[in-house]
Amino acid sequence: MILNRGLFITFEGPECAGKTTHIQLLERYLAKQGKRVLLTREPGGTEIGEQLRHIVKHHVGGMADETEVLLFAASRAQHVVSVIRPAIQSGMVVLCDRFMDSTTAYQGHARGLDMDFINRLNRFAVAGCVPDLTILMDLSPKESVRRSKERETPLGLDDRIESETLDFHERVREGFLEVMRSEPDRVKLIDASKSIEEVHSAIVAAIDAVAAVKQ
Ligand code: T5A
Repeated sequence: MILNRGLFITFEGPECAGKTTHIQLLERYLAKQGKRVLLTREPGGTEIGEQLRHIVKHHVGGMADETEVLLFAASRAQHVVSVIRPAIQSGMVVLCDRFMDSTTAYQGHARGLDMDFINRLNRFAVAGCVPDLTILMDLSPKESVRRSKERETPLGLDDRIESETLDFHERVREGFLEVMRSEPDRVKLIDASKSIEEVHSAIVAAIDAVAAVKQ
């Protein structure tokens, strides 16, 4: 693959779909080809974003859905301005673990907040910085739960959103599939239930196809 300009690739999908695993594998694949790669995540990616990440994931004592969606948008706005846009402009390949489609799926489809508002908020926060490619890693909520139980929670803290009901996570999955159906050119579906090797090959093929068009 030859890339002459920056590229913005996001990874989306339910909990434990393997986004982190595959972003790291892809980083190695791209680095071996001499690409300058930035690996980042949402919520997070900046000092402000990491503080907001702790609040949205681990706050105890209730949080209004309206507050939650604004915290994710605030993290994103800072991330775009201070990290993502400058990296793309400098020619880097940016690999971002979750981005605006998570807000559509979780706060829009699963929480049921007004979708027109979510779309406007996403547009405001990304300010034109739309991904060149989104890898949607699809996994059933039952398999997500199985994988989640197999690993330990890193900080030993409860995760507010991960511990939502199975119904909630079914709506999240459907929300992502809806995004994919409405933007098939940008969003590529990957079956995340397959082996790590098979998933990695499918991701590389999707990225090579987009890179060939964008160069
Ligand atoms: N959120 C986020 C919103 O509600 N709105 C928003 O706008 C945004 C941006 C973020 C939370 O915030 C929510 C969504 C989330 O609830 P997070 O910790 O970043 O929290 O959550 P996740 O992105 O879901 O991160 P996870 O670490 O839980 O999942 P990953 O990164 O998808 O999965 P990964 O790679 O860590 O793998 C999980 C486990 O599965 C195994 C791995 O080894 C690991 O143990 N695994 C496989 N096992 C079998 N076969 C495979 N193919 C496997 N691939 C990985």
